[in-house]
Amino acid sequence: MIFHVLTIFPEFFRGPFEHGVVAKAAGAGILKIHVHNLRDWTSDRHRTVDDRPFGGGEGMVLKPGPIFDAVESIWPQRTPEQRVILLSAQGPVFDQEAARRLSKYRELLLICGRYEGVDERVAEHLADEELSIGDFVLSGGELAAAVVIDCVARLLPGVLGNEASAIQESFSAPGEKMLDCPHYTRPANFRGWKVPEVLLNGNHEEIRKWRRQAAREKTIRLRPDLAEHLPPEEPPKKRRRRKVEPEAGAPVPTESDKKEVLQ
Ligand code: 9D3
Repeated sequence: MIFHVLTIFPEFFRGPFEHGVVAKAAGAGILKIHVHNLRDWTSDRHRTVDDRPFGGGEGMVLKPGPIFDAVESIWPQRTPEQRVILLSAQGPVFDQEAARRLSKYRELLLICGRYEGVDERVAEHLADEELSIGDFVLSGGELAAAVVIDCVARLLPGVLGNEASAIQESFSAPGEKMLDCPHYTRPANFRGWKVPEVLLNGNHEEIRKWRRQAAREKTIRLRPDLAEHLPPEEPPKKRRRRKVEPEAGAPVPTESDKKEVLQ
């Protein structure tokens, strides 16, 4: 896949893509990243990319001219396999599902907004879609573009050494949003905090069940907003019916008794 980034801060992108998964994938020829300086499509002495907002108000707005010229010179003949994305605080929020969808294109061109905003004709008549990375205010689209590229790049075939890990983790199953289960490594006892016994006993069926349940509980505790999208709980193992009913007055296990076993 080819990523194009259009920005007034091309130097910003030297750092993020020189490390980790994206750098490896670029080295392996799985992806290419071209960073374009928006000022290359200006023709005045000051290389002006912005202007004052019509109607008045604070701040400056990115002019449409250089942005249209840049996109039309990078892709003189756009095809349906090429997607222009405007990164702006106004777009729908980028998520793992959007990343999976974008990973199917041959080329993406990410336009980074700055200042108070981008002339609306870019969103209306040039970009195929507008995306935000969350409900918080950034000073520009550059960090957002880096986030989108990192997220899409690691979904490309051949990028991860272990393809299974991309399928397993949080947010990966379509429509099934559950956090990852807790992970532990040595030592088994760190400052008195012990690793759950079930992970040490080598019973892989028990471990699988524990992880699924622990992931469910962690999701409900830390991300209650995702709780309604959880996959169905594993049915508990069928127990043989007891011959003798418990004595009257015997304690009934509470929710926290059940939890204790899992911690
Ligand atoms: C001060 C102006 N803002 C009103 C609250 C509007 C505004 C304009 C430009 C807010 C942010 C920006 C710059 N941000 C982006 O270009 C941006 C962004 C973001 O701010 N949050 C989340 N995702 C993104 S993607 C691009």
